[in-house]
Amino acid sequence: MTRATSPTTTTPPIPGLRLIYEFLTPPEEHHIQHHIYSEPPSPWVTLSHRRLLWYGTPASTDVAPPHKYRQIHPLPSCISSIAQRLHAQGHQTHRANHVLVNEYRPGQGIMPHEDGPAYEPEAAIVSLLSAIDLDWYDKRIESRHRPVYSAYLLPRSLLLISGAAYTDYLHGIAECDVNRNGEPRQLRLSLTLRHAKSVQEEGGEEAGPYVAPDARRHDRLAAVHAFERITGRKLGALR
Ligand SMILES: O=C(O)CCC(=O)C(=O)O
Repeated sequence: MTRATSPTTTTPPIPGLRLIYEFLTPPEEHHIQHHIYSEPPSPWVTLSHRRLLWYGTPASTDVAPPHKYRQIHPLPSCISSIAQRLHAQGHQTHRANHVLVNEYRPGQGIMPHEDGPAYEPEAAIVSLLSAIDLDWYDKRIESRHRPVYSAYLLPRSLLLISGAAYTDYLHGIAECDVNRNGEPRQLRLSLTLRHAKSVQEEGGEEAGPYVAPDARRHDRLAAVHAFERITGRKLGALR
């Protein structure tokens, strides 16, 4: 496995992956963090291995409500300005309309997954507060359970995912207390900015809650509860 070790490494060996350091300024990082932690507890969804919060247009596969409840939680200005900048600077073809905030405490992570067809095939991950290793797995090879690359995401960095990185690889964060360089993990926030396709574009019907591929039973129930609370719909059959 190869690994980015120095802050000057910006071209990971996976087509469609680009890493840009110091994309956010420290005041921007502080402002976004402050906004996120000023949110009331209700929009947060607590999973057993991380917490998440979403803004913007729900994707059809989301824990967020279906299309008739769109924009219940609009992007705050400190985050929509990031979406605007990514688009204006040519980093994203489609201006992000969907932003997922993930919060990780030491020992927490996210199972290897792909972002899938509910979004335009490009994603941007902005890291805040502390560094973490984001592991990449090649879906096309037999040893697909072993990472082929690990991107060391420093706070304020931007990771851009498109092309083969979006379609042919999974990405995930190991649940451990230390990064590969031996530094202890600390509280981390990330913003994942994507453009959710409309339900019509996808050709789908109204969808239920997003149940992430890595979700454990406990998490599936949390997703169902959040969906029911927001939409007022009962999803007994999914329990
Ligand atoms: O927190 C991260 O860096 C990864 C987030 C992620 O993979 C996702 O939101 O799909």
